[in-house]
Amino acid sequence: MALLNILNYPDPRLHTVAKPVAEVNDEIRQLVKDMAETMYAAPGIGLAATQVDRHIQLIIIDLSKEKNALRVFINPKIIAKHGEQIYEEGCLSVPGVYEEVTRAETITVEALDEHGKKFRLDADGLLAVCIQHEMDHLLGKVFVEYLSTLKRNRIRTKMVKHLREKARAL
Ligand code: QAP
Ligand code: CO
Repeated sequence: MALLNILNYPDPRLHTVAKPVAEVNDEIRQLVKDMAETMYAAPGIGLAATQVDRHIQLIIIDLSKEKNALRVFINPKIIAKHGEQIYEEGCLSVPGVYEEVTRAETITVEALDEHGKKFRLDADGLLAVCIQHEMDHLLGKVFVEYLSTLKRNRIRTKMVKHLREKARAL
């Protein structure tokens, strides 16, 4: 197992569009394990491959307190969505920033699991928010892009300063 480096906003690599996974093999399963370890260590509830600089359509989510209910979505597609909800989101790539974002209230998603088996899931509440947030990463989109230009620029400045201080400490 290995901890992976998480890209920090405004790293341009976060805007890469992910490619579909051609085959769910041991290499993908190893990446899932490493991403899960990285997410649990953070700690976080969701992580997209994009955030660890792997530009393939793979996201993981675990909303459980016990960190024992990992959900793996490979090549996910939202096939239905309804309603609206507002949730205060955060992101491991934008540490310390939490802002309200409006997304669909309920979604139906189709994806492959870590064995390459297709499944369909109806999600609402935080799970629906998290799936939509992580799938945005696969499109190269970070949640701060839903905010006003003013807010986004303030966050960008704060992150650049934070990263400079982090680099200086090394
Ligand atoms: C995405 O985010 C999400 O700022 C997952 O200092 C979050 O796991 C979707 C985290 C909320 C929906 C609602 C953020 C950890 C974790 C931070 C995360 C931080 C430490 C974020
Ligand atoms: Co995120």
